[in-house]
Amino acid sequence: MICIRSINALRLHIADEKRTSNTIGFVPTMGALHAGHISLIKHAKAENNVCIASIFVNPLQFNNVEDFKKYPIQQDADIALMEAAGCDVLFMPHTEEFYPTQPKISIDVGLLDRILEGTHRPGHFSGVTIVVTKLFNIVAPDKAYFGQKDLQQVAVINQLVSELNFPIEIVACPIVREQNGLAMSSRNMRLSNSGKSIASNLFKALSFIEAKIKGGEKSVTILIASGKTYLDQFKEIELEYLEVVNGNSLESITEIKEINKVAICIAAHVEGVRLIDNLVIIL
Ligand code: PAJ
Repeated sequence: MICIRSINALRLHIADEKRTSNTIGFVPTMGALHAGHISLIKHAKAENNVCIASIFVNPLQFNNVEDFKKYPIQQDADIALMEAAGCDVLFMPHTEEFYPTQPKISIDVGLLDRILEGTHRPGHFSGVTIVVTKLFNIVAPDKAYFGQKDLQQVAVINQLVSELNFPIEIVACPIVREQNGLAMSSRNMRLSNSGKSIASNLFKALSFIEAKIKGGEKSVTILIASGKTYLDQFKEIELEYLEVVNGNSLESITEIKEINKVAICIAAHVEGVRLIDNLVIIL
């Protein structure tokens, strides 16, 4: 695996790969890698000649300065994990080169900015679309891999690629979970063992609602109320939102009817750590 920090050096390397008609699969990350990230590398590796990954903790997408400061950094371990997963090129840009000045351009993703994560993390998706646009322009991959753990991020990136005509295929990969159901996340490193165990109830609440939907419950109000009652048992869980939405558009719904895909989305704090999870159900 080659580690590259400069944008120009990466561009020269990619030009060489393209000269030999190699296809490029790209996995953007913010590091503090876990099995969820590694699954994306494996998908990219299996479907392309070359797998390029990036590690860059993008300051623009943190709406909370404390969250940015506390974001786990483990560069040496990450390099070893990337190499072991079969990544060919690891791009780790320096912030000063990547953002020589604060970008003046901002991207408004429309409705997706005003629902779920958009409402709760103002400016987050604008920061994500800027960094991903820059990375796509630098790497120019054939395919780029994102996790469904960040369901709304996948929707935002699909909209970005479609509306701005990036010639890149977006591949959404399934959520990788701990044995107890907790969705893997770099932020889990900040949880104690008991915090991790408590946090697994987020997925249990989603599964509880899923069972009710499959059992025929149609009212979203009743579904949400039952999920909240389940979570109320755990005083350590501070719920931010729990919503049942249209699985295609992520727009809110009042009843489960005449749609083929439903998404149950949750955000909550455990031990001061913000966690998100979701479950998509095909009806
Ligand atoms: P990060 O949180 O590091 O995640 C990088 C990629 O890994 C994202 O596509 C995310 O959805 C995926 N991922 C995280 N946890 C996962 C899990 N448990 N199972 C499957 N995939 C998982 O998402 C970002 O970084 C940033 O917003 C980024 C796209 C890199 C832009 O800065």
